[in-house]
Amino acid sequence: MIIDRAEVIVTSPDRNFVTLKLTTDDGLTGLGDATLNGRELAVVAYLRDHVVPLLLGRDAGRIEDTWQFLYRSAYWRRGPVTMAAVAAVDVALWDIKAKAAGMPLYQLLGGASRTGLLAYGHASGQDLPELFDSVRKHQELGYKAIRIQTGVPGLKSIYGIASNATFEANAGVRYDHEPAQRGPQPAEEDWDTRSYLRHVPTVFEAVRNEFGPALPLLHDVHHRLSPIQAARLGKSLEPYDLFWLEDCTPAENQEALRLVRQHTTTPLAIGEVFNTVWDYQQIVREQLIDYVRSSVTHAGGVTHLKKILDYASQYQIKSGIHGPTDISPVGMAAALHLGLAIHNFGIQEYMMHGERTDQVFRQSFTWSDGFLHPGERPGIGVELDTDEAGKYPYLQAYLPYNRLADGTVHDW
Ligand code: EZ4
Ligand code: CO
Repeated sequence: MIIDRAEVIVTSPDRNFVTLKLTTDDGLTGLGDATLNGRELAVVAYLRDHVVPLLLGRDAGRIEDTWQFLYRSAYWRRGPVTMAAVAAVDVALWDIKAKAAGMPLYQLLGGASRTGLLAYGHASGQDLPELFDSVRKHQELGYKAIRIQTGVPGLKSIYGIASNATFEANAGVRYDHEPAQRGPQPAEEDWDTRSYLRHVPTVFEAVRNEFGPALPLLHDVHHRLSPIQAARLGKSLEPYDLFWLEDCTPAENQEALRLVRQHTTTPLAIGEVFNTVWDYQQIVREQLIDYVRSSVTHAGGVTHLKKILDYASQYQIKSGIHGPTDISPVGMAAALHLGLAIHNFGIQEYMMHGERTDQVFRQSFTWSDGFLHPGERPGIGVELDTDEAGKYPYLQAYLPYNRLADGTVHDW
């Protein structure tokens, strides 16, 4: 099992995806997701120019060794570009190893610890009627847990609100809240913390009144609050029993969560922008969070995310693996195998990809009554249709950014 070919494939069916495809001398192929939303081509260059030449001729079976070699030999460690590239190699090698074994990947990770993975979807609306409608649509799709994001009075456009156009384009069945917009400049959104802090508890009160106490509800703050503001929000949401409050403070400062934790029993999730176990060292050890949000794609692959989650498991911290549409079906499939196998699975974020994406990436994972399962196909269970992929060339896209009323750039 020698790595014979390594191709970096960029395709943009509903949005940009970067995929690494490895082929061994005995004809096995493996796929890895290397999509870094809005900075895709940096990972393409990292892989093509610096990693692919190192892979050719290596033993495809040596996954841990290859991981350590790529991580340590670069000298410049960590960071989203490096770790997405390492992740793509890692997942492609796991895919190959599991295919060689004739087993779905979760079997190599210890076998199933559960029958399916509870998933949550993204309900959103500018106002309450739109939001309620979206929650109902998600329930019709089978979702048993739902993230709630709404507009804030006085703000034009903020993170997390799906446009009606995308709903209609997807006939209300598939939805695709895709914040990265194609164009030469990022879109500008606005932000006002005081309005937001006043508004959010009223939204959750209304949702609880409408949908009852049992439905697990989540909310994403997207790094926009200071520690004391986050503490206040967590406290004010306690009556509505959130499953989690996500990314309440900017992710760089692990210590910020100490203050939040001292003031609220609302469970905390963080880490979609983290990329190594070092980003979790303090918050796990001090038990400042309840869920780990890193994805397989951005945190060094199955090998490294499993290490993060094993570390977290010692502190009763569970997985909440990032699963927006900018994680490709390859990254999603890898997450499902890992989630099925580990003991400390919490919940899986699941935004359904568009139909064109599903044509490019042929998947074996299943969605049934609110639960995901990676399927039984050997490997990770995803194959890339290169003809389909070739129909959709890369298109430049940027995530939006925020400005306050006085023009100051704020966390988005
Ligand atoms: O904004 O993946 O919890 N999910 C999220 C996502 C992120 C996007 C950024 O590329 O916060 O929607
Ligand atoms: Co998030």
